Amino acid sequence: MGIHSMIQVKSTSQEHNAAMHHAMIDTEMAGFIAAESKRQQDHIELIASENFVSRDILTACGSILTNKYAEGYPGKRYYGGCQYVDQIEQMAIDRAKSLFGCAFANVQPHSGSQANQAVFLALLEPRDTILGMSMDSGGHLTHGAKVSLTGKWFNIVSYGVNPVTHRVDMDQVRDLAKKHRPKLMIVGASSYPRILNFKEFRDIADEVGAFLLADVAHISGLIVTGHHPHPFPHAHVLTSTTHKTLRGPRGGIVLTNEEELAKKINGAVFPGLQGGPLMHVIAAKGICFQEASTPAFSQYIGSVCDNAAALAQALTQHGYNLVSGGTDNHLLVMDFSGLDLSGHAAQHALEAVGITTNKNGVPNDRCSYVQTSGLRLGTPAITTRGFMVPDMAIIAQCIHQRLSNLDGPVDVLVNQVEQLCQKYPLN
Ligand code: DSN
Repeated sequence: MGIHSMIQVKSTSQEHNAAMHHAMIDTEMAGFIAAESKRQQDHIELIASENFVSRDILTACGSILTNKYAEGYPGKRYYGGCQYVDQIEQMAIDRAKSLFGCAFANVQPHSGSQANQAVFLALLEPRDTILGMSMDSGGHLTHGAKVSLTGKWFNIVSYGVNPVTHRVDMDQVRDLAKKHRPKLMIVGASSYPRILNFKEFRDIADEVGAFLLADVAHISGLIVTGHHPHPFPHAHVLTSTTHKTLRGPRGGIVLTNEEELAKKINGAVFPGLQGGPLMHVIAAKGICFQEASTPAFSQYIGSVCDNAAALAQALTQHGYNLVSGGTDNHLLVMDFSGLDLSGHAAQHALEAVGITTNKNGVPNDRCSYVQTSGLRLGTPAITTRGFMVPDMAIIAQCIHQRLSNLDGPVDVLVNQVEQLCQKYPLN
């Protein structure tokens, strides 16, 4: 059986498992889903925020729960027929509290952005001051980017990283906090490869009377398995997505230990920002929290970090600069500053050989957000497939071959990437 026919068989089986329990009548849409399924099977997925969910989670996401409206909270709904979804949501809440070791969980936010917006609505008034990390240092859109609601409706002050070490500049954070007296400080990032010091942030927040929000969307899987320090008891509020290192369905959560804040957060999520919660996704979140509490998951996150460290080391050996010189977590950012290469060009060149990444700003980036001088890589998805440390040298070699010859032929590399993927089929 040749390479292509083998891939065909595996893709067909994945399509069946993932989406084709029922042969779809809408064959046009089914065709797109099948094509995406094959892309996921045949490509090396290095987008740091993506992952592959379990079949239980996929089943819950595609279940009849999508039919049910349940505005409100367990036991206090605005619709009838909620006896089963009440139990589902309560179980998801209880599992989230147990996993993160906290007193309160809201599992309804549709995304990480909406989880953050709920915190803003609960704790702030329009034009209040937020101190968050700038995007080129690794912060998220919702931490104050001008184009986001946060940037438009609040007074934003941004901190960055030390220009040499690329670590959060805590002196700058303290100086800015004292000068601007924010009502809310945000610690958390989308492309920061190092450990965050929640206690130091809380000390500064206490000095200026600010709330501290830990947005741990990227590192929540590391936190619940002890591979990164825990935001509690330092953060007043924690937000996260459930689909990155936590390996659940797409969605958000808000957690706290403070009763007064809990009430405000519940009111902010519903009816403040959202109507009907997505009960199929909430069931899948509950499954995710259970899976993430197992020893197997802890071992998986250990391998995610080992793979990231190995990939960072291999790329460094090929001569590439990395933001902060390496990684302590699941992601790394290649820094092309000073080279005749943009993140945009690198992303597209790698995509042509089946390696999926995303362009990313680097600290004090001179390029626009469209071009960027960096490329973010992460290992959560490939580790779920089973990729191991020795494979990281092969991936780094493929990346180097492609980036050092952008106009070169792609066939040999495409073949190599496909063969590597076949070694670790998605199921
Ligand atoms: N889009 C997410 C990421 O890729 O990190 C952040 O929202």
